Formats: sequence, C-alpha cells, structure tokens
Amino acid sequence: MSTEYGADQIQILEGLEAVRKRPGMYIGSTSTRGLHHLVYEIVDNAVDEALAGYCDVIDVTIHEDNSITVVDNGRGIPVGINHKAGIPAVEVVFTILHAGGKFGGGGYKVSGGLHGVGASVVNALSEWLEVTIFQDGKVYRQRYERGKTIYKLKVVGECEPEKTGTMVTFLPDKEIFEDTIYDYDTLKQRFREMAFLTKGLKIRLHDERGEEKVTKEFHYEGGIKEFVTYLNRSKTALYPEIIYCEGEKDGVVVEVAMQHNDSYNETTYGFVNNITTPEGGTHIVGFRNALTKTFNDYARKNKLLKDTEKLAGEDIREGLTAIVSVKIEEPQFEGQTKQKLGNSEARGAVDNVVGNALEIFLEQNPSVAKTIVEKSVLAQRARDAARKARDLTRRKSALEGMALPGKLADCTDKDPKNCEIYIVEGDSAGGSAKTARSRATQAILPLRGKILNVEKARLDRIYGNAEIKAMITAFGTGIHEDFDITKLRYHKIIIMTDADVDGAHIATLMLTFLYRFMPELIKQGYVYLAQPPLYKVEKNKKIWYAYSDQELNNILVEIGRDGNNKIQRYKGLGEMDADQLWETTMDPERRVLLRVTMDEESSSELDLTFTTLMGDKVEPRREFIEENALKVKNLDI
Ligand code: 1YM
Repeated sequence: MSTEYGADQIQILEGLEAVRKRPGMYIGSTSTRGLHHLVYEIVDNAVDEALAGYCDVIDVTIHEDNSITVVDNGRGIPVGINHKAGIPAVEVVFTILHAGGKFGGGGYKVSGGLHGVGASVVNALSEWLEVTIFQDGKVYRQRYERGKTIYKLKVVGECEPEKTGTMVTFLPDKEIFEDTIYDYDTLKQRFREMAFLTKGLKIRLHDERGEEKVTKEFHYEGGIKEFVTYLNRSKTALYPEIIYCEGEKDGVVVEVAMQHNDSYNETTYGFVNNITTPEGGTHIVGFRNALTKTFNDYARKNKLLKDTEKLAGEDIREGLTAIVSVKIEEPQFEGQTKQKLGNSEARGAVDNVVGNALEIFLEQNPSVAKTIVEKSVLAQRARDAARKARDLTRRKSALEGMALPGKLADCTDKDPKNCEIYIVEGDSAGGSAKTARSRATQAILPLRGKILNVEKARLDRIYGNAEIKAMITAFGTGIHEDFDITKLRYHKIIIMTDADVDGAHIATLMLTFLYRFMPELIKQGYVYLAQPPLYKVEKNKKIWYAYSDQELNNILVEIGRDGNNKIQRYKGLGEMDADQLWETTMDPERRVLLRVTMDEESSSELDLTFTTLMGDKVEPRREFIEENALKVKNLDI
C-alpha cells in the first residue's frame, strides 16, 4: 500500500532538542525573516506534493492571533506506523529533525526552504502546532507544544472518501521570535513567486486580521512565461513573444523564459528548487554562455555581424528580463550567504537546453532575432563610448590625483568611519546646509534639480552626467569593475530632500542610481534618508517640530489647541534657516535618519518597484502609488 511505503521510507537522522537552543542555525535568524520562513517550510511541503502531481490548491491563512494555517489537497502525510521509529510517519515528520522523503533517496522531493529543514523545525519553534490529515474517509489529528507530542495521532471525525489532504496550524513561539507579527505583503510576494514557478498551482492567501478580511489568489497556467510578462509589465517589450524552453539533462530539470524590453538593465532571476539565488551560480553562467554563443553564431551566419565582430554577453543582455529555474536533486549552495548554486552539472544542462532551443527560436523568428541583434549592437557602441570616457577620467585622475567636485564642501576629518556626506536637493538648501553643518565630519554635496533617471539612459549618457560624476568622485569608490568599497570616503551617505512629492521623486532617482550602480553601499547599510520636519509649532516663544501628522497631533494635545499656537507647514528645506536645519535634520544628537535596506530574497519585487516608479508606463505607476500610498505617507504627502 502506498501510504505504508511512504511511512517506511523516512530515515531518522537526529533529535529535535537542538533546534530550540539554536534556532538561527535552522531558520537563519529569529527576526521577522525567520518568522516568515516557518510558513515557507510548511508551504514547501505542500508545493512538493504539487510538484509530484497530487495537489493543485494550497490555502494559507493568517489568523487574528498571527497563527497560520496551511491546507493542501494532496494525498495527506502518511498516517501509518513507521517501523524504524515505531510511531506514525506524520509524527516522525513533525517531531524528528531531518525526517522527510527527501532523505530517503530516490524521492521526488526537490523543493525546500532556505535550509530545507522542514516541518519538525517549525514544530520545535511553535508554541503549539496541530496537524490534520484527510485520508481514506477519516480525519486524523495530532497536537504538539514546543515540539512535544501532546496526544497520539487520533481519528477525530469522518470525511468524504474522495477528500484527501493535509492541514497544519501553528503559532510561532514568542519565546523564540523577536517579533511574531506576519507581514501580508512579504507572504504575498513569496506566494506569487511560488505560483509563477509552479505552473497550474493555485495558492490562496487569506488575512483574517483587521476589520476587512482579504483574500488573494495566485494561479498562473503560463508559469514562468507569465512571470516574465509580469516583470515586464511596466516596461515596453521589444517583441510580443516570450522565448521559452524546458528540458532535462544529467538529472537537472531546466526551465527558462525571457523577453527583451527597451530599457538598459538586465533583470535575470535564478531559482534552484524554487529558491532564489541572488548571487547567481552555475545555472546563470550556463544561461549566459548559451545566450552569448547562440546570438553571435546566428548574427554572423545571417550577416548581421561581420566575421570579425563579436557581441559581448552584456550587450545581448541589455534590457533582458529572464527567469532561469532549475530543479536538482542535491543542490550545493556556495558563497558567503549560501545563495549561489555550485553544482557544475547545472552549467552544462542550462547551456545545452537553452542553446538548442534558442537556435531553433531564432531561425523561426528572424524579425525578433534581428531586433535583438540591433539593440545589442547599439548597446555595444554605447559601452565603447562610455569606456573611452572612463579611461579618459581614469588617466586624468592618475595624473592629477582625484579631483573632488567643485560643489562639494568636504569635511576635514579623513577617517571615513567618522564622516558623512549629505546629498542635498537644490543649491539654496545646499547653501543652508553648508552653513549649518559640523565642518569636521559633515560634507555637503548640493545637486541641481532632478538627477538623471538611470532607468532611461544608456551608460555613455550616465557617465557624462555632471551630477552623477560628482557623486561618484565624492564617494571615492569608483563604479562597476572599478568599484572598491574600501575606498568609500564616508560611512554615511545621507540623501536630504524636501518632504514633498518632488523631494520623494528626487530621493527615488538617487536611490535608483545607487541600487543599479553601487548596490553594495545599500547592502552594507551606508545609505540613509534624512527626515526633515513637516511642521513647526510655536507657542509663547517655545518651538516644537513635528515629523508626521501624528506627531503634530500629539504636540497639539500636549500644549493645548488654542489661538496662541502658530503652526507652520514646511514646504521645503529652503524654508528653514541654517540653525533650524541643523537642529531638526542634521544634528547627530537630535536628527532622525532612515537607513535604506534591501531584502535580497525579494529582489524581484524591489527591481519591479524601481522600474515601476521610474519607467515610462504611467498606468502601473499610478496603481503602484495608489497601492502603496499608505506606506509612504510620511515621505509623500
Ligand atoms: C500543509 C503542509 O505537508 N503535505 C504533504 C506532505 C507529505 C505528503 C503529502 C506525502 C508524501 C509522500 C507520500 C512521499 C509528506 N510526506 C512525508 C513522508 N502539507 C504537507 N502531502 N505521501 C504523502 O514523499 O512519499 C513527508 S512530507 F515522509 F511522511 F512521507
């Protein structure tokens, strides 16, 4: 009987005790990230059941108390006795570390969370967990508290004989997690991604907190093809087709979808067993090899290039949006954060599958092929021009030493750890900031008006832009292949713009530039947003500053709402004199700074945010702003 087989296949490797002692080892951290991983671990088991072909609907519910229920309509975890352990298989799955089909060998199980450690870890880190299984017309249930079995698996009722599946409900342990409140958007993004990566699978997310209950369904019959369409939705595609291929080689299942848009950035996301690989790895290398070789061969064969010419990979990838998804039995992750695929067989497999399919696609779609080759040639010319400009500045700086931009008012301290640079919107606010600053440690770089939108410009124009050049030289790090973070001259880069829509736009342009060209600065936490006050309240010669409407309200409640209050709404930094600017926004003792961070695990959403906000399609931008208006309230009133 198949259930008995499933029950016995489990191998028992280790006890559970260790998990509560060192939760970080198993789920990465006990911050909100770790908290969300609990859900992914359970959902991953359901997704595996979908990949095996037995399940097509998964429901995830966030309850009012932040407990979570995950339900699938698969076969149900086996309830038969596992003979090695002498307890039901389901109990093994939830109470013994590292138990599960994937250690049995020969299983289909390829999915798995960041550490693929499964249900027992979730159980160990939950105040309580209940699993319910629908199988053979019966409803089975078992409950655990902090990993300990509370009662034996028992039949609690009957169900339709056709109904099968697994339901897990758990409450994350407040003793373990710093924060036990689930973020709807984080879960939403992850489940959207999972649904894209598993075509046909329906994932529904329900949020029961708050007055209005919400439900969101993700279901993509087109799988990663639809993922590419989604990522390109706020861009202009260069051709209507999505180039798609799938295949298997050396035990590696490969699926790739791609399409070019008219932007200048490459957006390739790699996934291994449905987990993102922000640092790339062998699957991405294989993909790029295939792309470069196939396009060059095609272009030469069809006289779109001379025999002596060669397109560089990065030129072919200009404006490319691609998803490279591989499934592999035993993935090896490398790199500092273990987010880079190491298996060498993945390189050959992707290279082979993509190479063959792309060659056929180009032969059958000559006009698409021509469009891409022409764009690549333009990209190559722009890159050559940019390189020449850069060589020139490099030679110049070698001769003359690094000439700092004329507009920069530098600080006198030379130890980067002590130094900060304010990038200030407008010359007039720049002037006030120069007067206000603490000269020893605070440098000021005023920028004139809006800086270049790097989402809409090729490299040669970007390097030619005075404001961008000024920032690059002031930071001292260089850019691209010259980038060297150890040369950073300031450990705080503070963007200071007006607290209005224009200011928010300028800050976004600045962040877009940093995100595309110096992401390390953001990753290592060197980038900040200054928070100028929105209001000044004066009463009986005393002054208060409010940084939000809420704060204004609190102040008014405290001092009493009467005719003696003078409330001033600051429209821009320019309305403050140097003293006020110092007091409210620049004095390290009193100011509020927001550190800019990025979550690499959801970088597909981050990238989309930038292209949505900065790209040229109006409709998605309006939708985005409407959807997120609440969240950016204090930035964008
Ligand atoms: C809401 C979470 O865990 N679903 C789920 C898990 C399993 C199965 C089906 C399953 C697997 C197999 C055979 C097999 C698991 N079973 C095991 C083990 N949903 C959720 N749905 N029959 C059912 O792998 O052979 C581990 S996970 F090990 F017990 F078989």
